[in-house]
Amino acid sequence: MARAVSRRELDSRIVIVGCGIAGLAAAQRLLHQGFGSVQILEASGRSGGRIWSQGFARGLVEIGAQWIHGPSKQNAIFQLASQHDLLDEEAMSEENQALQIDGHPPNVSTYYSSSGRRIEPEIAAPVEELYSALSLKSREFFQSKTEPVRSLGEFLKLEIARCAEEWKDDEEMCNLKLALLNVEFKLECCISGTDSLDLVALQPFGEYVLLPGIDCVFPGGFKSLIDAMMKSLPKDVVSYNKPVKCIHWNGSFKASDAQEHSYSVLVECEDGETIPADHVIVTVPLGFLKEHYRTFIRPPLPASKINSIQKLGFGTNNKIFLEFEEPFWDPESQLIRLVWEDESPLLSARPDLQKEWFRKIFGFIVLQPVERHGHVLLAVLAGEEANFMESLSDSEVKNCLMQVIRRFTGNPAIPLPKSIVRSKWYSDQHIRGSYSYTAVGSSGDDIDIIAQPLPLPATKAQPLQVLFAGEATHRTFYSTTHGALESGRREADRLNNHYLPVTSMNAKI
Ligand code: 6YU
Repeated sequence: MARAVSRRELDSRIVIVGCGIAGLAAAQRLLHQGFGSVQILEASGRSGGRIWSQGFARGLVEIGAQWIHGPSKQNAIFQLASQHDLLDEEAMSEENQALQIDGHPPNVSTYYSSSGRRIEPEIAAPVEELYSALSLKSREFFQSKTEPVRSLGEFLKLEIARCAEEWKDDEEMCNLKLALLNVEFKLECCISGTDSLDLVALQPFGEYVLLPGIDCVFPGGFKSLIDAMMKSLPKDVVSYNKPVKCIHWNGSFKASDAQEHSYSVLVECEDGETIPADHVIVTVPLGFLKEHYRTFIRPPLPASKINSIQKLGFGTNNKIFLEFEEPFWDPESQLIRLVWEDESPLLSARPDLQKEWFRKIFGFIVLQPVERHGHVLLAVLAGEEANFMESLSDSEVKNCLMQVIRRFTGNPAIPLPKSIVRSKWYSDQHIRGSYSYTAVGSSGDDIDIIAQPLPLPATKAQPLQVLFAGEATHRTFYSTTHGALESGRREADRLNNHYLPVTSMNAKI
């Protein structure tokens, strides 16, 4: 179909800030639509952003995004990965795509407790089921438009206290059940990328859409998708190690080659270079925006956008990979959960960060299959403890985790791991955390406000200048790679539609 956008408009100069999956998706879509001048500026030395597969042990590990959450037809990452034939047979099966798992994949879990004993599945499984039921219940407030309390944490604690009153067990068993529930809280903190569930707003929690399909991974690493996307783009489209300092908009800037045309936006890089542009698509993480919104965009962002940037949550979820010579765990175990017997979600005391940061680790994920990875365990932890962990050395982290493993398994002879690698997302000055969540006081409206382009309000008469994409701009898939991918395409389409004459837009409808 012949497109109705004129040659002049297709020559518009478009700069994309950030080469994560949102930036790549925007570039791919714009070039496909016929826009000829697209440049991506990336602060780091690689593409992918929070998608980062690294060589470790026998294979690759994911420092950032790991799973396709809900791999099914509605998932844009799944679609793209399928087109490039990057997934294995199991992930592609219709059966896998149809299963609704409500965000908590079924794993074969082994439970170890802080007194060095195993907890029987007969005790642990009903507690897991209770938590899943409460978690689903907490999503219902989005539909009802009323909320009994403000945070997810408060709601879950009230429900747990109510259930606990009806337990007929002795005190020791009740405490064990509460300790098991506390593991679920820590896991939920990792899923939401938050320090505490008390920070997560209850009402919007259910607006995040859970897609069907059992979460799957990329056999060749998540980077295989980034590589495939990069191959589809012109070779020199990305400028690496090119951090942007400030985006000046609402101006009238001339290019240094003294062209007739004047540009409304000027991108100022940290190295002093200035790049005039007709449009800029900003895909930097919310963590970066929170820290730099005052100086990153001039004239300053409208108050509504600043308010939403401040209110929306952005926390840390960090990973620690340990490679062992031999496994000490059961071969069939997919998840080893660590149960601190003195903990309960109903107790508010926080452990001393320096002495007990490792208590925030909910357990270890066993990387499978062993032929692809070797004997590798992945510990995950969120929040302040995850930030603190970044300040420690590799050997401090390794030693702490070994003390925990030896104590919980009751086996002081387990040898130290051969190697360690871990993420430090909070220290990355261009990321500053892991992903967004709707914090208490915020809602999906804040996500939409952050996504609004400048100038506000956008009209056909006023050309779009600065557009916003990235995971934190997707109202129902925030915090995910599929949300980020869709947001990049959305902003490319916004630009394209902006240029379409009204008559051809009507024809499209
Ligand atoms: C997913 C998963 N996953 C684990 C961990 C992390 C994340 N996610 P990018 O940051 O990629 O790109 C921006 C670029 O901009 C970047 O390269 C910067 O360097 C650059 N930049 C910044 N400033 C700049 C400047 N000034 N100038 C130039 N460049 C600049 N997602 O689908 N599956 O398993 C996980 C996980 C540890 C850190 C994840 C996962 C999140 C994704 O990684 C992330 O959303 C996208 O990659 C972001 O892409 P982007 O392009 O927007 O930004 C009910 C309910 C609750 C809701 N939550 C549900 C949970 C779902 C999340 N689960 C996550 C779990 C894991 C393990």
